[in-house]
Amino acid sequence: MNARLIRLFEEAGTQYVSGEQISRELNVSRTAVWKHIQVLKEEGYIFEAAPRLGYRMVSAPDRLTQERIEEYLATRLLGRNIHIFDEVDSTQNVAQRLVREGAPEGTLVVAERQTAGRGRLGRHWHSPKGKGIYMSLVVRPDIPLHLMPHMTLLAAVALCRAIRKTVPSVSPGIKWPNDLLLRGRKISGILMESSAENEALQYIVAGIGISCNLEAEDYPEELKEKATSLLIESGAKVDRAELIASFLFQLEEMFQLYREQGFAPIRTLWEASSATIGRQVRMIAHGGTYEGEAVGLDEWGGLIVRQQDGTLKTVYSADTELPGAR
Ligand code: BT5
Repeated sequence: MNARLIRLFEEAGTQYVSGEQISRELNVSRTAVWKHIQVLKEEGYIFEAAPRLGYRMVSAPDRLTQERIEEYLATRLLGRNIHIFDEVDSTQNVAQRLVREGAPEGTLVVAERQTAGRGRLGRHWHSPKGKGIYMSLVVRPDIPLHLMPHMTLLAAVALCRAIRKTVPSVSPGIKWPNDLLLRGRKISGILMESSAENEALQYIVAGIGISCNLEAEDYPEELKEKATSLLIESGAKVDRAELIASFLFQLEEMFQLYREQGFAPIRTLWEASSATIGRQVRMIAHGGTYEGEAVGLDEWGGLIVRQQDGTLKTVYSADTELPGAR
């Protein structure tokens, strides 16, 4: 019913639609029309009412739909099977369930809101309704498990390129291994979860969170200094459907490059988009903390750090701090 009502208003454009016309076309009472309009208002639709003329729709909420994403989608495989939800605990959980039920490669799960969005090591991903992109993508690259780190780096490059294309006024930098920063603050994070049998990778669920249209007051206290959004940095609202499609396109291109030429070109692209190489870093790893200058990536995707005493240390799993950044 609501979808039909919305379509009616969309078709009318800037024209008013009378209550009588709506009740006739949708075959419901005038009271029911009024009630449905109230429901749409609560969902964020804005209407203008004029005596005798009826209603017209002034604006619709920024809603992600399959149609809107597909309008921009230029991929062969990625995102060709889309599942969109209003609210989920975590898109990762939904995608994992779909994989177990046989979802094909390229399946994309998107939610307007997550109640238990997660980062690495059980950390929380703040996912307020309609403001960000919260998505999980099923991929099955033909690589052994130990090359998984390449996938995080490859996805970060694709994400950087997609953001630059969609929001040309910003240029994010990658903080090793999985964060995208603007002015030293985080706008996006990547979470790779995989399933493998021995060394054979079965699938990856790639989770991407992008803070698109959050305003300063949308962040909890503990994130206010650490995080930012594309809206805050560029001053303009981002079309989330366009950015999702652009990311999927870039990711497909990066996968193809990786298949054809291996990690070397990805490494070059990553280093060029890095907010880490050439900087002083503090790496907080399981085995200890290492400080020095980040000098590059090794062939497995580890970060090479030149320590104060001149020795090189390669880190494969750690949190990176950039002391003095910003
Ligand atoms: C990440 O973890 O950066 C990976 C985040 C992946 C989130 C996506 S959303 C769709 C999919 N479904 C999920 O459930 N997850 C994935 P990590 O490197 O551990 O960073 C987590 C840290 O980022 C938090 O501890 C905060 O400091 C910060 N953070 C949380 N929410 C943020 C936000 N909305 N914007 C910027 N920073 C945020």
